[in-house]
Amino acid sequence: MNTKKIFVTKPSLAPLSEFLPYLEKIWESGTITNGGPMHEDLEDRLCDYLGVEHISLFCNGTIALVTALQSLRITGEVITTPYSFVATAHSLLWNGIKPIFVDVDPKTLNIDYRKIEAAISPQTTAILGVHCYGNPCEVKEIQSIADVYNLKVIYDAAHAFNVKKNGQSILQYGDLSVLSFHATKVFNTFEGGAIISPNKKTKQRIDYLKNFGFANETTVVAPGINGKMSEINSAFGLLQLQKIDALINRREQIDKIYRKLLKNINGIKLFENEMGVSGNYSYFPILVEDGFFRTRDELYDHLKKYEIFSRRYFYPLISEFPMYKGLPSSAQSNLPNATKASREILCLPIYPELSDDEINFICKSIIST
Ligand code: T4K
Repeated sequence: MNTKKIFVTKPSLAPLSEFLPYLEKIWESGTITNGGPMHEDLEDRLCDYLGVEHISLFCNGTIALVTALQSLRITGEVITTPYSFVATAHSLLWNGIKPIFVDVDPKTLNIDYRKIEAAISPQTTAILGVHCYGNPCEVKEIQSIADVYNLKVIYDAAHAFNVKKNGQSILQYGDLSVLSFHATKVFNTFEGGAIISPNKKTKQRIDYLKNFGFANETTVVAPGINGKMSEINSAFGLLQLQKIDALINRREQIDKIYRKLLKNINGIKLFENEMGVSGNYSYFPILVEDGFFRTRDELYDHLKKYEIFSRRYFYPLISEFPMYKGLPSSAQSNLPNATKASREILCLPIYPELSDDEINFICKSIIST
């Protein structure tokens, strides 16, 4: 019997002794926020690491999403997915935008590009896709639709840190991509987030917006917010970035072990890793289908008895929350694939410190009676 609680994820923390020199530097400099040296350094290093040109750091992914939409002056209706963390759609409401939910592709659980066109109206201004679990959306197909209808494309890339497709960063697609560096993410700064911009001008506007709209000491260009990342968060990011390759490698090993142990279990469906995609193994989702001897919720409760705390990301669907469920696009009949996935999904624990023994224990517990 396992004695230690196993959560769905656990933040990777470099040894405290390695963090202390960063803190000393902050104390010496006296700059603790507002674009200090650590913040600037982290922006540069992340650009290099991720293979992108322009990045703006934020205090969290949600404020980054809200600001990304504001920076592109998105209004009216935006086409998005109901199968995500609630922050995706909340960022639309914060901008006074109406979400239009489109069903997902059951193979990827990302927005089904084939269903986007039917949801476009004269009020549509943008598509907000989510690279769910770090699996890339069909970015080329989505861009082709956006080009025809003159729509902006924003990606909620909260799960997609360092994901590449055919050697190219997935974060370069669309008009903007938004990352989350929350404690539960592959790369974390305790709390944090970022926007990837295609050019300097867009980055500059975003940088104004995250600092109340200040362009200089006396000029405010827009009703911006306080979305800045502090020096402590930036410092932690710098430290984490040195470790990130090893952390992602360990996640890949865990993914492999799960696949070996869970293949051929009746009713447990795994998702294929897509060809040409170098992923980050941020989640390990399984579907608990009819053929399994327990329902998804029974399995979720069963695992809790063994102190294994899996999560039902994403259940309920965003479209089922009270502020969204009255929308015509929230009707279950419009979202059959998302609804089914949301009833069957279970995300198993995955984080670098998870031991091989613990993975074995989780897999044995899944099938134990
Ligand atoms: N878009 C998408 C697609 C997202 O998934 C998210 C966030 C966002 C946008 C918004 O980005 P941020 O504004 O958060 O940067 C978690 C996270 O809070 C959230 O960041 C994340 N997505 C979402 C998928 O999951 P909860 O409520 O499930 O987290 P919580 O606190 O229950 O943590 C899960 C487990 O992790 C815990 O059971 C234990 C472990 N844990 C957690 C924390 C915070 C730790 O061991 N240590 C910790 O400090 O939402």
